[in-house]
Parts: sequence; C-alpha cells; structure tokens
Amino acid sequence: MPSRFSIVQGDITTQAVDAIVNAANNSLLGGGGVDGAIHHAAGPNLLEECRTLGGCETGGAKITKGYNLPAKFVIHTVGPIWQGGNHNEEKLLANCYRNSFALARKHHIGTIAFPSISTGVYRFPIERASRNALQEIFQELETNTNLERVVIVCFDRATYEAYLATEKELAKTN
Ligand code: AR6
Repeated sequence: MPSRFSIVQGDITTQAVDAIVNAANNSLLGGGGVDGAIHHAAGPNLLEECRTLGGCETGGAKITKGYNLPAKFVIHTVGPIWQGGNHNEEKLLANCYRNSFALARKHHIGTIAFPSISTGVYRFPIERASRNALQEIFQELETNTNLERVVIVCFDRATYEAYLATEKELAKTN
C-alpha cells in the first residue's frame, strides 16, 4: 500500500494541504454538503471566482484559489448522480479523479485532499465509489512521483469505515 496515502475522518475545509477537492454541481455556484462547507469557509471571493468559470461538465474539473481556506487551491469537480449504474456513472466518477489529478500536476500541487465524491446527495453506492476512488488514487501515486500526499477526508463514521474496508480489500487483491 502506498505510504503517501491516508484516510481520515474529519472536515476537509481544515486540511492544511496544497489543494482540496470540492464535490460540486454543474453550475459551480455552490450547493449543500461539502460544497456548502467549502464556500462557507473560503468566503465570498470563492463564489466570485467560480462565476467566471462558466460551470463544469460532469466528470470535469476546474481550479480556483482557496481564499480563506488553509489550502492554496480548490479543485472543483462534478461527480455523477447515481442512476442505477447504467448511465456511465463509474467512468464519470473515475474522470473526476483523473481530471483533478491532471490539474494538480499542472499546478505543481504536492498534497491534495479529496472528499467522498458523489456519495452524499448524488447517492453513488459507497462500496463502488470508494473502490473507484482508491483505484484512481493508487494509480496516480504510482505514476506521479511529485505527488507527496493524498488524503481522503470522510465526514461521517460510516463513510470512513467504508473507505478503510475498501483499502483492506484492495490490499488483499494486489
Ligand atoms: N468535509 C468532508 N466531507 C464532507 C463535508 C466536509 N466539510 N461535508 C460533507 N461531506 P455531498 P455529492 C461529505 O452531498 O454526493 C452539493 O450540494 C458528505 O458527508 O457533499 O457529490 C453540490 O453542490 C459525503 O460523504 O456531494 C452538488 O449539488 C460527501 O462529502 C451535490 O451536493 C459527499 O457528499 C454533490 O453531491
């Protein structure tokens, strides 16, 4: 298991990393859940910058400054809404991680924190979402040697335990 990876339970807005990832919606103009928490902690300048971005497609990612957050950058990505599994949800979720990492490489980001994208309001089943997330993260850690640390920040206990279980399961098969 790569030692540059960790799973924690907590609030992503307090993470002292180069970039935190936001699970946003297509408008990028704020919402509830982790999106609301990030905008609240970053302050109104974040929304102002987001207004200039013209939204974001599902699976895509856009970057802004972090304003009042400890993180220098926010990478806004839009996860898929779970619609039963036959609407390209797995691929779109993988794209969230891939496109977030592409921006991280471009901006020389060494430390990055992700929330559990799509598993809140967008109802992506946690077992599948966590497997998808961890596979993408491990692949990036293998190939991107400038990436110092990736943290998954789980807000609630059940999400935290699900990610830990998936990590164990993947360790067995690798
Ligand atoms: N830190 C870390 N994780 C958090 C925090 C936090 N402060 N707050 C909530 N979570 P969700 P989605 C967890 O619904 O499913 C928004 O309205 C939460 O417990 O935030 O991708 C957007 O604008 C859950 O485990 O994101 C979109 O409309 C995880 O973050 C929509 O929700 C993701 O839940 C996106 O839905």
